[in-house]
Amino acid sequence: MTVASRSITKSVLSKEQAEGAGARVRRSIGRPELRNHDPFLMLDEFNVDKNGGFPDHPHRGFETVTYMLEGQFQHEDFAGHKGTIGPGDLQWMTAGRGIVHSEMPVKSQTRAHGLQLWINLPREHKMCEPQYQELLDGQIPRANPEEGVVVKVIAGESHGVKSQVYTRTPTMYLDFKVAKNKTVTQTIPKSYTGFIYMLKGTAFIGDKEFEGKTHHTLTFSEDGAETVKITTKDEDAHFVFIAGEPLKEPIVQHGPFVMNTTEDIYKTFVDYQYNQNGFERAKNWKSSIAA
Ligand code: FJE
Ligand code: FE
Repeated sequence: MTVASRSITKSVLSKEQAEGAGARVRRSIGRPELRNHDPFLMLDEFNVDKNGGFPDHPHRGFETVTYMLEGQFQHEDFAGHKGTIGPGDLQWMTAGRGIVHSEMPVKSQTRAHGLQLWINLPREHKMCEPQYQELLDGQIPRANPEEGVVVKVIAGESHGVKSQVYTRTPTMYLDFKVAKNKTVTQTIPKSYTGFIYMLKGTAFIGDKEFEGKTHHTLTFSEDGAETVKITTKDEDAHFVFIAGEPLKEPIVQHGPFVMNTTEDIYKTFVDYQYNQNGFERAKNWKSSIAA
């Protein structure tokens, strides 16, 4: 018996664009062709040199998930939470009712390269207390379904290996390294939407072997199939596999604030301006890491 795989509905190349303060990003989800990928709001592959970064800025109503690929990145927030993440490390930040922070490369580094995913929060969690889940590369479990296939399980489950990350919005986030000439299948819940973002090499996805190349996003069909078949040919491939349960709630986004109604966005502007309802510590705060 053959099990049908999800197929690919879109393939979109992410070109570099300017973002933040002198940073460069390849925007995947969130670019005009890839809006409305509920529950995901944005995926950026960022490249920052020592002069760039994302100085002091707020968030409310969603989560930011930063996964480093190369170099070192520092962060500091208005509650004094501070740290550095390096290659393979993860910061899963639930902004909830409010975070103000700065995200900057370590100055001695030539380049910091990674991914930042924005996951929307369901109505009942938008105003939750902020939370960090931080994992070093070595603390992230790996599945090794066969020789030449390594799956880092950042969130969710792959081949019997489960992540301990708590997801308020049910999410799977997997980092696949697949050697050439392999076929691997990944199970995915029926109701999830999802996509692959290619970091390196070429992979062929679905029964029809739709070709995925570097810096392309491939979105999955929403047909309830519970597997995704991935094949490599004459090249190794590195990609992330991201999927989640759509929230099916109204989205009103204003930059770094994502709520359900315009009224709640208006309240957010007031809260941020008057340092209240989660933004108390923003009063007179300045990070020490943003030059
Ligand atoms: C933001 C502009 C921004 N992509 N990738 C407007 F640049 C940002 C922002 C980021 C960001 C941060 C990192 Cl570390 C990586 C990113 C955009 O901080 F939040 C708004 N509103
Ligand atoms: Fe941020």
